[in-house]
Formats: sequence, C-alpha cells, structure tokens
Amino acid sequence: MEQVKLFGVWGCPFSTRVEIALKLKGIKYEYVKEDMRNKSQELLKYNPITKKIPIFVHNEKPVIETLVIIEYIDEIWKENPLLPINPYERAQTRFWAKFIEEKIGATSSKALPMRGQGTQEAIDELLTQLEIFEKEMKGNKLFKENINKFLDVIGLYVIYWIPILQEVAGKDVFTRDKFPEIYNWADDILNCNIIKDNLPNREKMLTLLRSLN
Ligand SMILES: N[C@@H](CCC(=O)N[C@@H](CS)C(=O)NCC(=O)O)C(=O)O
Repeated sequence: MEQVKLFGVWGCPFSTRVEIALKLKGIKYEYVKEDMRNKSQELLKYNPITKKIPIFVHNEKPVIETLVIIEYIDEIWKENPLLPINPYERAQTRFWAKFIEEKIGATSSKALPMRGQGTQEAIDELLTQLEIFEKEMKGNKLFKENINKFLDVIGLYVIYWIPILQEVAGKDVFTRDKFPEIYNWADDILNCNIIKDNLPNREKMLTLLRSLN
C-alpha cells in the first residue's frame, strides 16, 4: 500500500497549505502532528537539513519546502491539477508563487513578526510588494475566476495569514481600501468549501498569536 504522510503543525501557514493542496486533489494521507519545541526523531530523520515542517513523505521518500512539495504532489497525482497545463502559464504561476513566498512572505515576517514589533522599513517594503501584486492582479487572467488552484493555495498566506498577523500587531497594512483586487481574489478563494473548511480557526489563531507576545 502507498505511504502518504504529512508532518505539520496546527496554524502553520506552510503545512496548512500543503494539507489544503492534498484535500483539493482528493489524496488520502496520514497527518503527523509535530511539537516544534520537542521535534520528533522521525522529523529529524526525514528532514535533517532544515529540521522544519512541512515534510511530505511518499513511500519513505521525504520531500521538503512547501512549493516543492505541492509541485511534487501535483506531478505524482494527475487528478484535479493545481498548476495550469500551458507552459507559459506554469512559468508565470511559479514566478508569482515565489514572489509570495520569497518577497511578501519574507518581508511580512519582519513587518508583522509573531513576537515583538516590526520595523517601519519592513512595513514600507511590504506595502510596495503588495502594490506590485495588486497591479499584476488587475491584468493577469491567472488570478481570475479561480482557475489557478496552485496560486490560490500559495496566496492563502497573503489573504488569510497577513490579516491575522496585522490584527495581532494592531497595524493596518493590508486593507481592502488599498488593495481591492487582492481582496476580491480573496473573496473568490475563501468561497471554496475545501479551502474554508481546512483553514485554522481565525479566533483560535488570534488567541495563540497574542499569547506569544
Ligand atoms: N520555507 C519553508 C518554511 C517552513 C517553516 O518555516 N516551518 C516552520 C513552522 S510554521 C518550522 O518548521 N519552524 C521550526 C524551526 O524553525 O525550527 C517551507 O516553505 O516549507
């Protein structure tokens, strides 16, 4: 029998997005809940490199890094594709997914950190990156009508986690007024039951994050 295992943590934007990708594709998997203060021997065995979750294990073969894992899943199981078929659209999808992770994601952890205060410089940088994303969204059909499940899943970081992080920080960085296109995209994504039903509860997340400060 095929082994499909995901090591994750409740509330983690990385492992949650892998879980949602698996659910959207309809793949059955075993979820292993990790304790990051006391990492399991299995976690260290499968990911001695970064020692982070998510770790996806397929027939004893570990795959790490959210974007790599989701692409792997989409390649192995052909049903309900997440990436578009067209090679140029695939390339664009990968570019914007990297932009979300490496630009918006990285800056938001400095602008709206889970512990302590973010710097004004990081907040300004985050606003600039969100403006670039907002402008792109206006003209790019990849972001329309939920045709690109890959970007929908990766974009959850922007549309679900950033609003929670900014509420905890008491900051108004990413607002509907300033970023109407991104918010409209968010409304479409959060309309999908599989996505909605598998996101960590907002109130519980707020309580958890507030307890860290
Ligand atoms: N770039 C990684 C980031 C994963 C990540 O930061 N995971 C956090 C949990 S949300 C983690 O494992 N932190 C534990 C640690 O840094 O020791 C990915 O996309 O998978």
